[in-house]
Amino acid sequence: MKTVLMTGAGGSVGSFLRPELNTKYRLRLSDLRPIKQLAPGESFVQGDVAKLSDMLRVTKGVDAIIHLGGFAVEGPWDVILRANIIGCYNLFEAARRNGVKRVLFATSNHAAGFYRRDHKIDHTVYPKPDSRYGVSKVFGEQLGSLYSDKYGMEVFCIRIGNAATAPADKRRLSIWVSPRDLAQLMQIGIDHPEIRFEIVYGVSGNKRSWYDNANAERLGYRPQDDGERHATEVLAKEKPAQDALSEVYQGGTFVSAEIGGDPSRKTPTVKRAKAKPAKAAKKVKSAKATKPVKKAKAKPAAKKKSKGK
Ligand code: 15L
Repeated sequence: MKTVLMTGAGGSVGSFLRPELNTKYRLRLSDLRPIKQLAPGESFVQGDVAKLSDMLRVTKGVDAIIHLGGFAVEGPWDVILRANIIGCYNLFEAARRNGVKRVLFATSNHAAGFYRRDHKIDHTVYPKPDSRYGVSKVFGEQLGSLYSDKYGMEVFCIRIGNAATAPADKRRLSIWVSPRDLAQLMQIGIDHPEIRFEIVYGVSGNKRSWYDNANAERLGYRPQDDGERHATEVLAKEKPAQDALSEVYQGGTFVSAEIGGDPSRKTPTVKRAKAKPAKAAKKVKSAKATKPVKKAKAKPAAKKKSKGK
């Protein structure tokens, strides 16, 4: 049985995943604060992702890592820097030094939250983060890419939509992932024999999905759930949107928070300068016209006064 480390195991995603995975793997749970109630097959090791020494200790001897640790929403820069940037680096670096072959990185829909809702995106789109949090997730994905190419690590990035027992609102009808579907993706990430570097979307088979999750399906993902089952109930409870922008973009209120520009403005088109026809005759003329530069005569070096003994 494989031993799998789960960082940030005390959070909500960890709590959903544990019962789905603890019969299939030996789970080593890690978090800042102790997790008191452990199921059979689970153990706990305390660790702070921002401390490399802690990560070196907790990653020792595991077959794979599910990295959920870090700050899970938008936050001040110093918090994001410590938990998500430094924390993520420490995790990958500790895994490399301890020879852990496979890392599953819990990235987020907010790595690409600035795509519009009427634009279906797949795993190949360039990132468009909607927050400092989203930027930290792009950082983690790119770090995974580096460790995969440079050190041969097998890295599986899951851009999680919203993991919950049911979708909470209209936006989540498009990005919801049920615990069992997310667990299925995690199992693919742990056990699929041919992972080098992959990005997939952590979403159920939602009718209203904004994602083309073909890459996950290629690797065998067959979601069991669809948020649409909850649609009538969810839409009946839906409150009017706080602002227009959060309705247009996939990231919702992560997009509109702190907004100071107009994301819908046109990208300026740069006109290509016309290539000038070659003017051979002029070239000769200008060559003639160019006066040769006279070399300045080198001045004889002034004799140094010797500071004799
Ligand atoms: C996330 O990435 C967060 O971790 C989660 O708390 C939700 O805010 C989710 O995105 C979402 O977009 O609903």
